[in-house]
Amino acid sequence: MNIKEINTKPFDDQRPGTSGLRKQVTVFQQPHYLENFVQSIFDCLEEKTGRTLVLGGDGRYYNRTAIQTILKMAAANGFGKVLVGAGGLLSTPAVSAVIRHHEAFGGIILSASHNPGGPDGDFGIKYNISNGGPAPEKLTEAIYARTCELSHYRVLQADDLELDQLGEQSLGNMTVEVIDPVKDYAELMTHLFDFGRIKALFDSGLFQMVFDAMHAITGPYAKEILENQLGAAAGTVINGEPLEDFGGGHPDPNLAHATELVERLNQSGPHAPNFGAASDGDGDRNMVLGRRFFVTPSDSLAILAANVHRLPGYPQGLAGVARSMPTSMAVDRVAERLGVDCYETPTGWKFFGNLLDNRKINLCGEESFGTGSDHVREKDGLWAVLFWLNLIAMRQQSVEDIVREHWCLYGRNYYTRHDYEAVEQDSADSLMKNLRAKITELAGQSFGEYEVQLADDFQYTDPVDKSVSEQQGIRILFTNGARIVYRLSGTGTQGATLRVYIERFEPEASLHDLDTQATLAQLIKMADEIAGIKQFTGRDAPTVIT
Ligand code: G16
Repeated sequence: MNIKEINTKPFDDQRPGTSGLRKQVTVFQQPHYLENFVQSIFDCLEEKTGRTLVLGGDGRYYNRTAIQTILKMAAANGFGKVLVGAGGLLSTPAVSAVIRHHEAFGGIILSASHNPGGPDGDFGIKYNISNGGPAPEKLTEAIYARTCELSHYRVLQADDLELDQLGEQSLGNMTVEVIDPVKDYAELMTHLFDFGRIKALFDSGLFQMVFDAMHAITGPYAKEILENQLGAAAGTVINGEPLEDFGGGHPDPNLAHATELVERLNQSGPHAPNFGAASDGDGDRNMVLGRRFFVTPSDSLAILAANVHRLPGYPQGLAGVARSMPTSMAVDRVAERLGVDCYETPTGWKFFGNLLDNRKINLCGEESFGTGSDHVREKDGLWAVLFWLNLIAMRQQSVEDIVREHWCLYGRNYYTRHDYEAVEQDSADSLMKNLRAKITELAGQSFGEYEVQLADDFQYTDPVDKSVSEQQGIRILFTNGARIVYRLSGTGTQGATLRVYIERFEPEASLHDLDTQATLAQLIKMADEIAGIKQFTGRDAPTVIT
């Protein structure tokens, strides 16, 4: 084997964020940049010799180049085998499923999730551990520490491999097996949902769906499962071919970016679709729409929790549930009624891993369009869509009716998120510092009808390994159940993004049809005044409202 040790110098910007290392493609294209981070991952993994790694990405620009480099580095670092998705493709939930199914040592996922792609877009890399989930903070911090001292990396001198044909080939002493990216994942779905019932729904001819894959990774998965296996009409999946630049779009499944889908669901007439869904760059996020009806991710989580016992894959029902702190408290009400625990974790899927592994929960979700269960250790976009399909097939109700019935029973949590993107980092840091200094004096203060019950900087102690995560966002809770939460995003690549999350609870069914921004207007104004958003950021309005 011709292994070369290449001398390098540390980069000072390789600390993983909420979900791995995300940077502009041009940053990753600097000589040694990708290699330094990959070597740092490998250096932090004990007992990797001879073990199996899973590798794949969302197909964005630079995916193929990075895959070839990582394969040669894996061979030089002693791995026994790499399972790589054909064409270098694997969705994030599929990587998790493949790691678990093959009992692999871990996996590397190449994606910048919902961020735009292409030569001027973003790229990213993250490591998942043997449970199939994102590396915990302890490991990501160790990887970061290693990037700060790295002096060389190891790479096998070899030709690039052919990655479009299924089958095994050798790379030095390592085996590379090119696998079908869809097969293991699709098989897993058949055990969780009632495919017969969903098929009958499509066969009835009375139900039409549109799935917008946004030219990202989920296209092949959605076509196989929805159209080939479940009998949805050809053309149900739109923008189904993964493209390196996502067709110039922004693969973020929300009302602002999934515009083609939203237009289709806003149609009227007998042929208008009944159900719409979209997923993001790497397939872990989802958005669910009924006819002219948007389901917030927080409501979606609450509704899935209230109905999970109806599905074949979850005969035990809801064992416990978790949501990230900024996610609305709608699911808490479901857990309370069912008498199960509801955990509040920091933002980031990695915080659900221990809870899932130790069976404290079997369902979890986040406001950032992510829901998932114990079937894998990542959030899973297509899984959530199949869940909704199964629910519609069983209850024979529209999406809107299911949501409204839920609100009637549990009340409605009006919820919005205001993002201020690409704010100067120093200004964003000053805003948060100023807020932190203020929080102790906020408790007991009143703002009109809102009295502050609790104000703190969220801190989480993992109930399993007792690790403590501090400074996870400032939350202000009011005595009437309303909340304002502030935090800085950990996934952006330009400046800082301030996220402000606002919610209020409305028990009265006759008041469940209000305009969200209007009914939250007073809280939105208070959020600005308390934090001095205009003053610190110089912005009059958020960049994105979801
Ligand atoms: C990632 C994480 C999620 C998190 C989201 C938003 O999602 O996996 O857990 O909620 O980022 O994080 P932030 O608010 O820090 O930007 P994805 O889909 O981008 O991998």
